[in-house]
Amino acid sequence: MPDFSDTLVDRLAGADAVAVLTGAGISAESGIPTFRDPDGLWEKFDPQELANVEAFLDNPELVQGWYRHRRQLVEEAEPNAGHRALAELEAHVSELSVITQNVDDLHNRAGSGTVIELHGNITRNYCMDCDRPAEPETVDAAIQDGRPARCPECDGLIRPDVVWFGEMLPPDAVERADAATSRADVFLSVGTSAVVYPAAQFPVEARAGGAYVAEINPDTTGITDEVDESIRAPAGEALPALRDAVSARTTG
Ligand code: BV8
Ligand code: ZN
Repeated sequence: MPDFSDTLVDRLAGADAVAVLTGAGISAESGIPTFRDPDGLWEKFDPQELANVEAFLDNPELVQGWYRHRRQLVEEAEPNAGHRALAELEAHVSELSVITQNVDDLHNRAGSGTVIELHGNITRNYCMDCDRPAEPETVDAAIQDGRPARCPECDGLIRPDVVWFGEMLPPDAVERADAATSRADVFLSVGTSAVVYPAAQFPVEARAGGAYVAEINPDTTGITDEVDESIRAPAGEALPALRDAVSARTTG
């Protein structure tokens, strides 16, 4: 049974607003490899070497192929107990915002009502030149023919709708994440190593704003020393246990 305090349960049960930052760790139990754990993504490639515009322009077919591979993993994956517990926790708190670094669409598929996608969504593609959305089938057909996927309208290169290293995060997502963070009475940081910025800033800002901040991660992270409580457990165990404890407290 994951170990968390009564304080956390009380604060969650009494919260007007809760914000939750999630990272690749919450999707690990859905079989989607994280970035920096030993069995990381597509073993032979370092995400930071492929998740940037230079790598893409240098070898569009390789990067489009890597994202197609990851999109297929995501399509075959299912939301796990951690994703579902977050969606169910909404019934027991006044407001719950999920601020995710993940691009795997699993919070949406688990039924969370407010999902703020800081780094985009791998199930969406668009043309780099004319911004038109592109169908995944257009990418799949090109990759199978051994050529880079190009826009049927203007012949521009098609890219995944994700934020690459060195790229700005979508301003509206950052604005919504800032607002959710400043409103939060409780902030949970779940399944993230907290090394990527500006996402890793949110739990720190929440604490500075007076929120009670708890981290759920089997390991220590870049912000372990800066949170009120660390729950050393997998998200798929800790979040359902927290949901049950809050539900027992709120339905009395
Ligand atoms: C920007 C989308 C500037 C693509 C991603 C030096 C110092 C500080 C910052 C920088 C620096 N040099 C460069 C920067 C900025 C850079 C950055 O932060 N780099 C880091 C690596 C040092 N940031 C950027 O470039 C950002 N943009 O700053 O723009 C700018 C400003 C103005 C104008 C123009 C530009 C853009 C960052 C977004 C990059 N895109 N993803 C894709 O997915 O392919 S980031 C990528 O890493 C994913 O989104 C991922 O979510 C994210 C963070 O990783 P985590 O989610 O934390 O995953 P990780 O594997 O690291 O950790 C998993 C954790 O889960 C572990 O702790 C593990 O213990 C735990 N876990 C495992 N199992 C479980 C579990 N937890 C719970 N339950 C389990 N079962
Ligand atoms: Zn185009």
